[in-house]
Amino acid sequence: MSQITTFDTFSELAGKALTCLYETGSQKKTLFVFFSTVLCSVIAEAAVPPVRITEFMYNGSEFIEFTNAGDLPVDMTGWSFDDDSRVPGSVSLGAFGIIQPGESVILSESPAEEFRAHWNLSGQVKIIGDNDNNLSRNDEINLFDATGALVDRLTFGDQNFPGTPRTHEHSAWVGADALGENNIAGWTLSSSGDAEGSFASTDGQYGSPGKSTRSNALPVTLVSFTATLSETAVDLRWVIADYEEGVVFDIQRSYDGYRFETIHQVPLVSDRHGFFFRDENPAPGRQLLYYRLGVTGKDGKTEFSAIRSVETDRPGEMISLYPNPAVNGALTVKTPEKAAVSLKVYNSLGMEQRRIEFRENTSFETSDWPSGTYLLHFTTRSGQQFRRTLVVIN
Ligand SMILES: [Ca+2]
Ligand SMILES: [Ca+2]
Ligand SMILES: [Ca+2]
Repeated sequence: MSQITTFDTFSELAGKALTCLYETGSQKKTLFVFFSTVLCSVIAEAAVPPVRITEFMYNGSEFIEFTNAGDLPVDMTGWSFDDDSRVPGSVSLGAFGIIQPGESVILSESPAEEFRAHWNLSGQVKIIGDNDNNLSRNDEINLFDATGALVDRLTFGDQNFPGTPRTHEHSAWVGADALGENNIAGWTLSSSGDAEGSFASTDGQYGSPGKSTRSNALPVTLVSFTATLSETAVDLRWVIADYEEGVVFDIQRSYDGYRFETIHQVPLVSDRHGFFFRDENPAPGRQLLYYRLGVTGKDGKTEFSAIRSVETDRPGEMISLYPNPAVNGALTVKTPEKAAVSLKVYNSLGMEQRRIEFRENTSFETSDWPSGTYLLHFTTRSGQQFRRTLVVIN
């Protein structure tokens, strides 16, 4: 039988879920299916960092470009590349270190500094050189994470897939629909001034190593973004460095870290680098709030910042039970508001035992319940949810 863990408060549960956002362990996912499918879907989405193969050239200035197409930094320690032999660990990519959202990095056949000079790349672009696991005309690119799990794959070859790019002295780049899809038909041969901004190397080869339009890059450089609780309000502060004119910030709030709504818009002001917004009334009774910035550039495209969470501390507004453990008698429930409350009671196996509807404070008998641990799941009329563990001894 699988073991079911219970939590004393919903905030404890939510706190653990947040921690879990950055973990890939499957054990916890199973646990959260029981409590919250919404949180679980967030966890599942965040489990595999979306580092993607975004460009390659098999012959000439041979290289592979990987881009962090997600919203969170990715630590490449333990990651690796292999060609069509598909063996994790063949070529270490750990030297890339942490790849920021939107950053593109290069694995090249030539020594790193030779490649950098050849393409006139700045010192900012991370390059791992001397790759001797080389690509042939019909070959495969496999990207593995630190656990050896396949993160992205591209099988290519103009002979095996007629009509697709042959990347001889011109690289190919991935279109939006083919990103992470292993579909070479969705790739385009680089040419001067194409939609990818491809350019010529010092000896007239074409590509765009070190940058990708598949990145989720914000149209500003977000230096910092914080959300802090200030009594009942939440203060959001962000600092930008480089930016383009015409940028608009959407301040977005969520109660589950998944579905966001825009609560305010702030236009960029030229020469200003620090911004502030106070969310005066974030949501009475909510224990956990999430914020992010939507940043819309002049091309109308919106990209999102990393998510910040704020835990509110309002014990007076939470549901309390007493006595707990409930021994041979009545249980009293104190509720935060005069609102209809529906209560579902689950036993320690997660099976629903009973439903109780009530308004504001109430008490009910537990003397006829089998002794054991129960999970009480309250939902108020306004949609707030609270979970409590109750021990009954009869
Ligand atoms: Ca080659
Ligand atoms: Ca090969
Ligand atoms: Ca590129």
